[in-house]
Amino acid sequence: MAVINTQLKDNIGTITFNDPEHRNILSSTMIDEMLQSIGALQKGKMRVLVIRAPAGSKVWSAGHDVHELPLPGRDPLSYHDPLVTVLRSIQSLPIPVIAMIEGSVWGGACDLALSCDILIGCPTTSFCMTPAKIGVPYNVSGILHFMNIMGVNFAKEMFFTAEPLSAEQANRAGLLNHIVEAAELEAFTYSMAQQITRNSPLSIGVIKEQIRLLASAHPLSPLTFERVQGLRRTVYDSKDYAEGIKAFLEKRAPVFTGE
Ligand code: YZS
Repeated sequence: MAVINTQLKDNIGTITFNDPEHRNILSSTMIDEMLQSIGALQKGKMRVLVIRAPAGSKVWSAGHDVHELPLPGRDPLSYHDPLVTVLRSIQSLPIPVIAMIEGSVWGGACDLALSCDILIGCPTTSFCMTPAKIGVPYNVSGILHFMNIMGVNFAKEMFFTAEPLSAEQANRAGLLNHIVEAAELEAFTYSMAQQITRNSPLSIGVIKEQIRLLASAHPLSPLTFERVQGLRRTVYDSKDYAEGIKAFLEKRAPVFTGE
């Protein structure tokens, strides 16, 4: 059964998560379907893409499928990881992508939401960044993404505490563009999407790419990059990383020893 639904109407594409049983986890199946849908919608000349969960969802997406995290010794968020691939695809899509968010957003799903260009939430929207809860060394482009959007201090608090950020806090931190009542969320989102479809797609596409290139223009010397990758390896090679995954799958609290 498909884990997403896809729709194209009036040049507005919509991808709706459809795996409520697993809280819309970003499994490789979900991501494959998203990438195929994005390709098909682009052929259909969409000018805006809305990514959403069904109305009334308590969980927008529970993030990376923990069952698919590699065991120690392999980078859990490498360049070709399906989640990292779909984030790049959304960030480089030459059209605006709106995350319409009802419910809680976890881990890699926060990065997915932040990869969108406009985030519209409601009072039940929350964001929880979980690498430290599982013992995952987040990747360089992901961390840079959070730093660019919410600033260093909010990003540190989110990563260090692994506690949910409420809609208000997310709005204050610059994650959410708007908070509207849940009953208004769909109308508000699609009204903005329709407004965007009336503007120049070429101008919008180039402005989006300019912002992406300028925001990611952080000179990183080869030595610094190698040092960062080496630091990350000490985490994904660690006993704590294995314990974090094991604890999650055994539905218990992890016991981290710092080894
Ligand atoms: O036990 P069954 O088979 O019924 O499945 C359960 C959960 O195991 C499953 N599930 C997941 N499976 C794999 N990966 C996940 N991330 C995941 N989340 C949930 O879905 C079924 C229903 O889950 P319940 O816990 O029973 O549902 P509920 O009580 O409504 O709680 C919903 C939440 C979302 C609060 C709860 O499922 C939860 O806390 N899930 C984990 C959220 C999380 O920590 N995600 C981050 C995963 N890590 C990443 O994205 C990155 C690698 S990182 O960590 O670096 O950011």
